[in-house]
Amino acid sequence: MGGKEKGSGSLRLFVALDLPEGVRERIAAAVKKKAGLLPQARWVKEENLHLTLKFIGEYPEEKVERLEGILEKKALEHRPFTASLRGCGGFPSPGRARVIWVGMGKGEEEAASLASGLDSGLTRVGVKREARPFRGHLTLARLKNPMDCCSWLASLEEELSGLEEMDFQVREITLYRSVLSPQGPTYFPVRRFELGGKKVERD
Ligand code: 2AM
Repeated sequence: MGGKEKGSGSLRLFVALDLPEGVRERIAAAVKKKAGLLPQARWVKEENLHLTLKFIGEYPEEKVERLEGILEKKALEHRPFTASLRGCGGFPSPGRARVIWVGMGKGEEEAASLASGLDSGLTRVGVKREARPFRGHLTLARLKNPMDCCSWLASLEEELSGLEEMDFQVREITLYRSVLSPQGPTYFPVRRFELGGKKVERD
């Protein structure tokens, strides 16, 4: 897996759920039809669409192996599960949106439990605990200035009808490295961790 040259000191990392290509394509096709009506937005590239479970941020490269150990253990504590995506919205609110997102249908509870396990486990390797409660979402776009996106979101929601029926199995989580550039971020998978379903003893 790429993007991990030696000696860079620190890496910008996050943990995510990947989506099947069909789901990404379905969302990208809906967005393509509507994006022209929201020219202020910076859209996430189709290949970058993912569901963040835990943002780690800049992390010392020499400690990544220990961090991977925690991810491996935490992933094994969770059973694979069925998920789907549904609807859309805006953070902090649709009327003053800075982030436009697609929500989760099935599997949100499981994703939240996975995220919370990662959040507490990673404190042991120096990662800051998440201050906000987990909200399973897939970021579609970011807006520099908050905007009233209510009617735009309503029309995207129509375009996304049927998405909820596209169930998929979550069998693994991925540690990503994010490399920022003026052209936008590139995400490199560092390592994937299979979900296990075995109850692992806690220490
Ligand atoms: P989000 O888009 O799902 O909200 C990779 O940068 C991912 O990490 C992004 O998709 C973003 O999640 C999340 N992220 C980026 N910066 C963050 C920050 N400062 N705090 C929390 N999450 C962040």
